[in-house]
Amino acid sequence: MGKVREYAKASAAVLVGVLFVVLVATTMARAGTTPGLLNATVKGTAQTPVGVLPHAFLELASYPDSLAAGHGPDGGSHPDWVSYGPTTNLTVPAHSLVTITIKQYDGGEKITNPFFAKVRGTVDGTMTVNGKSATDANPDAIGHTFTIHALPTNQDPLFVNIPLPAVPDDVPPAKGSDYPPPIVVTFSFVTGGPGKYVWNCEYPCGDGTYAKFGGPMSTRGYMSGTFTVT
Ligand SMILES: [Cu+2]
Repeated sequence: MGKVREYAKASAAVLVGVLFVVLVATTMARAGTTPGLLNATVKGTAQTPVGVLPHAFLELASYPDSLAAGHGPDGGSHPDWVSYGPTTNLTVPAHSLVTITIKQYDGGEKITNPFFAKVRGTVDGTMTVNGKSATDANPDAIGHTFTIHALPTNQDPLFVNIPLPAVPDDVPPAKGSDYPPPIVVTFSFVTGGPGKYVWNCEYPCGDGTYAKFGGPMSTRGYMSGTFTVT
């Protein structure tokens, strides 16, 4: 009799342990994977409207799924979610010229708010798209946006908006790749003093909930992240 009770007790303990693991796993899945930090690389200096500053570089990509975006080889907990990569937590130096290159592999459609189809906050109000200068992207064919926002604090303001043109649907995958050749977007802006900012995509590319602002749009690590100026 005693043995049966011992066994029941042990089983209950195991069950509680299993439930705990399941609970933690699902909570973590909901919070999203938070991959590591990507630090900008400083290479020399550059002439800017506010004088000669250190020149820092960052490289990102936007993908139609999570397989190549730094969520693990199997794409992590949501392999089918659109995602930026290799991480969405970025660090750049203060009082510097920052040049970011984004390889855009995803399709897209009409953006809900055409305000975000215009380039904003870059050195001369432009970006380059496959090497050509542009001040906006076609609001009917936006893949994603890269939009840095300042939190309402007393740190230096920082607002940058880059509309990423959509890769047309009829472009076949590149040779040896699951993705079409990317649209390469480059832009530069000047940072002020140290501060903690956030960035996100303003093109509703998420799942059906919250007018397509659900799923990857509302989970940190896919279409949003931190932008730290140090
Ligand atoms: Cu997006």
